[in-house]
Amino acid sequence: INRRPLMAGNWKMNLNHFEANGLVQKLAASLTEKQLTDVECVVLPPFTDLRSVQTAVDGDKVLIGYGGQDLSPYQSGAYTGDISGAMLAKLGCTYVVVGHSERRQYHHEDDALVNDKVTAALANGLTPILCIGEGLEVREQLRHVPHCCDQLDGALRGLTHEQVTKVVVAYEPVWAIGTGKTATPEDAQEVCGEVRKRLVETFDQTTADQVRILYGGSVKSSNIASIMAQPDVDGALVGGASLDGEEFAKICRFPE
Ligand code: G2H
Repeated sequence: INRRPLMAGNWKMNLNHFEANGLVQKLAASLTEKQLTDVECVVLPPFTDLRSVQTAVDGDKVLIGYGGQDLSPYQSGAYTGDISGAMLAKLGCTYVVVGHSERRQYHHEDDALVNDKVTAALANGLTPILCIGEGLEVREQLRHVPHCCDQLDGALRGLTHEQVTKVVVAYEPVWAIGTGKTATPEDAQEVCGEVRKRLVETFDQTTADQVRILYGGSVKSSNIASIMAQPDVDGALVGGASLDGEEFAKICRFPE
């Protein structure tokens, strides 16, 4: 099974459009065409930086992908403050994050809304990076696998096999974000492996084999190799470490 590794840099609410341009230029300069072919490198800036990233990437070899951190479940209309999948696609985005734990926590996004957003992303030709993950309480009760599988089921409801192959799943244990507790590569593999099993059960083996599953939560250049050595981990969703061009480039060069 040949799944191309994906490194996606989630900038969260950081960097203005000047800084965004600088970071993309730096990334492009630090990675060769071969490295960018072997490993897919994607940046996920705030909406206000997307046009600037598009321009920076266009001037380059167009090998760095980009996308939004969220999208509206609606196509257009009276939804003040929202951004549609069509708007992202028009700006050249190919990816969009859906259901990040920070959206679930601060914006009360539930599985039904996440499902609508995944559907909207696919309808606009965007690859959704669907985030799932458990909090500390669930982990301590050892309910993390069913919890993540429930989130997965909810988010993929109503999708065809063909649509599911286009989804990227990102497992991010919420307890490993900003708590000082770190997930081990084995913790990452446990859930990523169970997610793939669930995809086999709900869809089929061929479908499950095509889905890329990422790990997210304090990924750095110093721990990426051990995470990528896990059989069901196909890449990483990187937050803090993606704000430094050289560090993120190092993560993308992990096979070396
Ligand atoms: C988890 C992750 C990326 P960080 O939210 O989405 O962030 O790498 O900073 O833990």
